[in-house]
Amino acid sequence: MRAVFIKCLSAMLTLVILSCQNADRPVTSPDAVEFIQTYTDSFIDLYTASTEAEWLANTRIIPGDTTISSQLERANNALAAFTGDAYNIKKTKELLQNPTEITQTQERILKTILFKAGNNPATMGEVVAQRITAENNQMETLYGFDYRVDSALVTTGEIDQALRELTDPAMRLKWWEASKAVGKELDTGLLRLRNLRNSAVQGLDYTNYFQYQVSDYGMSSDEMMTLLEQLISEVWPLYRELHTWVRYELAEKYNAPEVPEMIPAHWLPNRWGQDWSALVEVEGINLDEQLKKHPPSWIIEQGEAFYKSLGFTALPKSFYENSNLYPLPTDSDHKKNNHASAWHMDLQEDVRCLMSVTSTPTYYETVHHELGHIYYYLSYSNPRVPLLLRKGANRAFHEAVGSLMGLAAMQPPFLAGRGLIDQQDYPDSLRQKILLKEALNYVVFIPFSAGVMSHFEHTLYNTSIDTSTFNSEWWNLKKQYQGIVPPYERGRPYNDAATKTHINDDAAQYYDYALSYVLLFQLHEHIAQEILQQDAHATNYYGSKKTGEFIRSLMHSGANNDWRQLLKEKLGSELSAKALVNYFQPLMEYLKKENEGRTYTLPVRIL
Ligand code: X8Z
Ligand code: ZN
Repeated sequence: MRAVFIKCLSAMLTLVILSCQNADRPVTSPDAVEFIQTYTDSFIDLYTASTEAEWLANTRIIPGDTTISSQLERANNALAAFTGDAYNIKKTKELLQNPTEITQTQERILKTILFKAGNNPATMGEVVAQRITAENNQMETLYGFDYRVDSALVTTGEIDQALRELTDPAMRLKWWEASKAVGKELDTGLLRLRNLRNSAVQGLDYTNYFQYQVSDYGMSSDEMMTLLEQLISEVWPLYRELHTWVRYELAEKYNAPEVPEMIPAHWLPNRWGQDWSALVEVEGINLDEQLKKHPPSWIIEQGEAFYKSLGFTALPKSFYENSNLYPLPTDSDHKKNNHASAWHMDLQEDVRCLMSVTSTPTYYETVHHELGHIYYYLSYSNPRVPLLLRKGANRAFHEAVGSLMGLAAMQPPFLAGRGLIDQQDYPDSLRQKILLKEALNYVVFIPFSAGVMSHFEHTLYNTSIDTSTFNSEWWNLKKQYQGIVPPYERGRPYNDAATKTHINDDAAQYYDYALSYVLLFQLHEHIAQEILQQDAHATNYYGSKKTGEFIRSLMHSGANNDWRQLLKEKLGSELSAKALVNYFQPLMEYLKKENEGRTYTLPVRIL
């Protein structure tokens, strides 16, 4: 930051002359031009060094080894010191005070600079340094953890498979418990992180870390929570039907003596109960079997081929050279972050994925999701988008694109076109099943993301709850929003919330995914109706250049736009769950029939 300061002094001299020449009506403040340029030059080097260090630390986790983690701390502290530098903050605020003298793009860049400063203000230097260390420790504990079943080491992929396939509740419980064991280790780390995250952002007058993250949308915490409640209430009638259907279905499947009022967490085919779609098999669409015939690399090739068919370029060679795509063997001398992510290393062409791809339907969808991030990065890495605006129109947009492609790549006409299933014609009974399977993914996710996750984090960062109540808070929310209960009373020392990766390393941002699911149905409805003229339940995007152009037109300006305006322009509507609700409307009748005579245990209205 000292370098920025010196460079700025000399630049200011030049600019005083320039502004005099333009004194009557400066189109843009030369001061802003120079400041932004100088800031960007230093930022990009520090950002790249930090991302490289993060990459290494996430792909080579050796518990106890400090070489990589010290390097990471140094790089992250240097980036934090620069972004939170007092001069940079003062200068940015000064420039923002005269909005008529800066362009809209400059205003957006300056706001981005200020947002970055918010997490690392120099005035909170010591707290920021402690937070960086605590974040690295938490990451190492989470991803360095040895998961065990009957004392044998297992991978998280194996846990996921067991929860999808096992039918004996006692066995399921064993695997579910194995997946939750890591929570206990993350308990005090999460408390410490909550305090440090809050203290750091308070240095720049944010109320707490939750509010800080939400402010990225130009919204207050209350506005965000109200929007989330609205989404939940819109899907609630359908969710209530799904919940009832699943209780009865699973009680029969597991030979339970009675149908439980709430769903025991270990009955569900997902560690956190966020996606129940594996419960339904659709005859003739056995993607599971199809995918098993191919190596995991084939799924990535399929994903890339889909994007290319829409007119996107091939992935850069460096993507394949530098990405980390497959699970490590259990006897590897190191571990890696086992949650999928996409990386923009230099805000240019160096894009990478960190995944643990296996030949399963879940990963088929995840690959499309991650490639969505990658193609978003590549789309806005063009000279028209300043480096500091190379991000999504908002964070939910970034999540929506790949999830949209994941949905499109699962629709029967698409699968048939790719030779993954035989039939082209589906009787009504099959269509209902397909829709049911989709709802168990996309509808079920809303009460989890907008309800449980966002409320847990809202409470975590807005109150002083501590380790003694983390778990009771988590399970109260699970019951209220999802109608899911733990297999037995689970108070402290368990910390089941912390087993969800985002709680630790993507904090206070999970509503991004809730909003992205809503947005993706809006985008899908538009593509189906306006571009493809196909039934939204049975589309085939493959090869549609127009669809590609539409998606690119959302992405190519990065964050150099107003996301609300962009939405209005592209879809003619605001963010709303209407498209999602419309899509699943035909299922209501089917489920009501299926549930006839059954006891509903969720309230008619959630609020
Ligand atoms: O975390 C992710 C992506 C990485 S950006 C795989 N997702 C959420 C999750 O796994 O909990 C995608 C949808 C929800
Ligand atoms: Zn994502």
